[in-house]
Amino acid sequence: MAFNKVDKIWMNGQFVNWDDAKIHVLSHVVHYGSSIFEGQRCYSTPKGPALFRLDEHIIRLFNSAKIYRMEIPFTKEEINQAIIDLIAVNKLDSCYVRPVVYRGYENLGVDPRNCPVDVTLAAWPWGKYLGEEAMENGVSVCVSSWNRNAPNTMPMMAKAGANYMNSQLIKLEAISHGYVEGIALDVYGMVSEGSGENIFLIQRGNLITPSFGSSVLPGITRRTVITLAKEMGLKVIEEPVPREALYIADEVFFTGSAAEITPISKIDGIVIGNGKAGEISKKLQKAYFDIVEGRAEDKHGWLTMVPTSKTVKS
Ligand code: PPE
Repeated sequence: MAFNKVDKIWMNGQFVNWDDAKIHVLSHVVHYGSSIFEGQRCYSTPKGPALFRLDEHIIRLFNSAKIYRMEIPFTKEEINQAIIDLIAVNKLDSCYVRPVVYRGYENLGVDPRNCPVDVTLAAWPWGKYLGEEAMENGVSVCVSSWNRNAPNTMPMMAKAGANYMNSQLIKLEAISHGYVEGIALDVYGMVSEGSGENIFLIQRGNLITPSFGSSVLPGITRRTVITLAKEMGLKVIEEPVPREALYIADEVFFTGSAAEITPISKIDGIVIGNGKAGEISKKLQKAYFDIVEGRAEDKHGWLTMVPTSKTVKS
């Protein structure tokens, strides 16, 4: 499916037309995968567009940069403001936002120090990640034959473009076998995460998710769901999760900025719980959407409103 194009993309401090947002083919990132990125959503609320957990995403972007010794030539505040301006300038209401920081064009060779660190911010409308039906009916997924990267190979706490070569293997294998998504195990055989989502289990009323030792991305939706679950009085357990715990769980679901809270109906053909969105999954989904869509009070300060009346020079 083609992009839902909008007017402008922000590149290194300037708004450029969508079709002009280009980089040189000899940029470092093209050859060595040297990018880090974020993915976040802006939701339509009765008070206007609202970015969900903007600060958290930008903190993680800077953390990813730190791990890879990349110096981002803008402050967090400048990037936050540029994202707000980007949504306003494109007159977007609800959208997905993709900040990406990459080693640019100067020369080649693995040593990246001579190449500039470039920053691009893009936003466009993006529907339900794993399909419109998925939110209620759940998705049928498999456990991948590909493992998530081993510790001390590629740092999985960094959201680096290169990690998504592993994700692509997981996703392509799953699709070629007729599944919507794949769940990767870590190198020790414990559950890690989906190709683009964290994973949660409900077992006897407890919420369980793999701990950071299992090569998972520190997901912002993951953290959100943990907070919401605690508020509902659920016990939250972060621990290594054996594969078979997935099959016998009462409920299993994915979380992610793109995937939001997507229930899993079947894993490797085994029906999970009632084979649809489970009761607790539905309660968490409702709590999440009530906040992001402005129906419930934003008591954690998770939303950043985008002033729509603001005119931004392009
Ligand atoms: N694990 C992985 C591997 C991952 O890619 C994501 C987000 C998550 C966990 C959840 O993190 P968070 O979004 O902070 O809750 N995946 C992003 C990219 C998806 C894509 O296809 O591109 C996303 O959801 O934006």
